[in-house]
Amino acid sequence: MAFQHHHPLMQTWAAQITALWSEYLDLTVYDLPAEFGHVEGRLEGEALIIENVCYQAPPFRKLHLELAQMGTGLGILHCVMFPDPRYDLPLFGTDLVGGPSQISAAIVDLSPVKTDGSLSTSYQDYLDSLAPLNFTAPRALPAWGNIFSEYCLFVRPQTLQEETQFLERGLSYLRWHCQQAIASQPASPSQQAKILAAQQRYCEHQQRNDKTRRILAKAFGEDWADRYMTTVLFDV
Ligand code: BLA
Repeated sequence: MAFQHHHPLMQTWAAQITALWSEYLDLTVYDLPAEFGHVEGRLEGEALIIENVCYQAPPFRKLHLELAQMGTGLGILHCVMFPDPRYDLPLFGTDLVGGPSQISAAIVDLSPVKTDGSLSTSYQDYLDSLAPLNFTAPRALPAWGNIFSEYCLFVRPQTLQEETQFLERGLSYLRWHCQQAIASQPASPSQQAKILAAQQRYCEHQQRNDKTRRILAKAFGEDWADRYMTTVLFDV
């Protein structure tokens, strides 16, 4: 995956995500439906190219990293790690949206699968131990974003220093999550049903992101966008 027009933060974050996955996890290829691995459409006369990398690795059912690019303009990095729903593990998710010189949205979270919306105490203790961060332009979550944790970082980075802060915090979340995940044991059967329901809720809420849907629909049509959002991005 080499998109030379992508903002450097997207290139770096994508490379770091795949490096950490290889460091901690036993990756095997996850076959996306053939029509969706590499896709090209047209958005306002400009090519929209989507590249997907997808793995499976215990205890994750799907590790998905996507880079999309419109002409030389808007770039998108999208990543979600879906745990096997037998495990009581949060969903790691991150999205970067922006042009070659400015990121407008940088988000990273470890999103809970507990019915009360909380993370397990080991995650909370770790996340509470991280130094508080200051960003000049924090962003507010939309209404569907109530699936995210209180540790969700959502900002418009204004300087190289803020980009680095975002990257380092994202790496801390991801490294901790990989370490916890490989040491985890399956939950009890009664918990497993709740975990699956929480993963479904996460996906349903993400599917309500009109900003994502609009871009995909403009380039590929409404039906395609809907299929892509429900089978590739947020399948349950
Ligand atoms: C926002 N996502 C956006 C925006 C665009 C996309 C254009 C608006 C940027 C802005 O407001 O500055 C587009 N994102 C995409 C596309 C894909 C994508 C086309 O991933 C895929 C092909 N979104 C996620 C994940 C998270 C996420 C995993 O896919 C979080 C973990 C969050 N994206 C997210 C949020 C917003 C966003 C919260 C802001 C939505 C809003 O302000 O309404």
